[in-house]
Amino acid sequence: MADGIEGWCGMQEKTDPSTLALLGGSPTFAEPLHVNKPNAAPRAAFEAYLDIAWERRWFSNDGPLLREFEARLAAYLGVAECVLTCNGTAALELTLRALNLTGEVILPSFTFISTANALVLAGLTPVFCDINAATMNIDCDACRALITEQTSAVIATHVWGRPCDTERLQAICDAAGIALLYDAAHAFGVEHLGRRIGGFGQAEIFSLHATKVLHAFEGGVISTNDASLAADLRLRRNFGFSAVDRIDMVGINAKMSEAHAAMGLANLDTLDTTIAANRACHDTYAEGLADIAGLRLCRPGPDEVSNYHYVIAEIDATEFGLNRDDFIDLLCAENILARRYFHPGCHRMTPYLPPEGPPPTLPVTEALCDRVLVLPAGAAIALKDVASICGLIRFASRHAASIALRLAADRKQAPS
Ligand code: T4K
Repeated sequence: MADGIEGWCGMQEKTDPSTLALLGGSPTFAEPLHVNKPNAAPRAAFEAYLDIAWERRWFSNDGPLLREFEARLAAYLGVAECVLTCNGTAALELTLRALNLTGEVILPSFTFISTANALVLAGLTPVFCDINAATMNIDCDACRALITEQTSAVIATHVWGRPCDTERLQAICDAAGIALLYDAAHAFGVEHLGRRIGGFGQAEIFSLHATKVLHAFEGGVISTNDASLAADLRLRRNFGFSAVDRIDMVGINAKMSEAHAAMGLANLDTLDTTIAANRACHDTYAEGLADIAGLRLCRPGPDEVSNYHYVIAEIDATEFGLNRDDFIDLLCAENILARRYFHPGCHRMTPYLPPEGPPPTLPVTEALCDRVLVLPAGAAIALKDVASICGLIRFASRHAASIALRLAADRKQAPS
């Protein structure tokens, strides 16, 4: 299998470690391959929706395309209401405010910084929780142990689109009488226990950023079965206006324009094709990276239907022979721009360090922050390029010991 992959994708030129770009050779790819180069519906499909807005001369403020997009999203997700906003971070903040939460909110530290930032922007105190090593999602027992009198909610992230343990989290939050929300930024199109992500907890918040499986250039969605929460959110995203000249609350401008809704609608029309392409990419990685010592590819669990949007690998430095950061440097030199998202964990990022003393210790989060990497993926990457990436990774794994020795020798020689 290993040699087959290398031969198939034309990797013969990497004959020994010195031909790696990091060690003086030429990069495998002339152009950079990004982790999430945006997918996009055919331009004509986007323009057809945009033309409608053009004809109407209605470009923002609760426009007809936005309403159509909200209705289509609610039908797709199987929920009563979807509220669109200008981005996912604003959607998170508005939801936290609309629920009148106070005090502390528990969240995983292994999430994008915006989950934590939204809490602080809404005047709440984030309490960082450790994760489960297998799913990389919030650990239910650790979460329960962090609940105090001050806790008003849990916000759990479906990291990489892998569903959280929704049943246990709901039971824990119900028992404590606190709210449960989900940051579902990665999870559009995912099914869990036979239901689409979007209907769990009091609300779920998606990002429609350009790098997401469904995108609107920029955007956010709050999906909920609570009609009064949705009504409140629609006021909050529009300065608090409930009618002309009537302000019922302090809101912000978090509206989505008709141009963004046009892109979202066009991409929703082609979502099945996008997810099928994501799956082909994932399967190609799974085949190409099978049985590499020290490299584990995250695959969907048995109870879920995945959107296959992120290709995540976990590196055991001892078994693989290279640590994660050296491995990323090696890939980047080949123009394979792998990333180490969430590193070093929100709880160790500057705004969240305690004023005195060390940050809390979250052993699983901290270990994964040193082991996880995100590989180039998505509908916009050619499968032959994925096969070449796999061939290169196999080559690196076979020569890991001598690469590590070369890197150590180079570092010794480098001026300090
Ligand atoms: N919660 C979670 C769990 C999230 O992951 C996010 C967002 C949010 C909440 C907040 O939702 P939003 O407020 O963003 O709607 C990106 C995105 O900016 C961010 O939306 C996303 N998560 C996060 C995980 O990733 P960066 O720092 O990776 O962006 P950047 O510019 O490095 O782009 C990522 C890759 O995509 C690069 O390799 C370049 C490539 N790229 C990017 C764009 C925008 C392109 O090829 N074309 C493009 O147009 O943050």
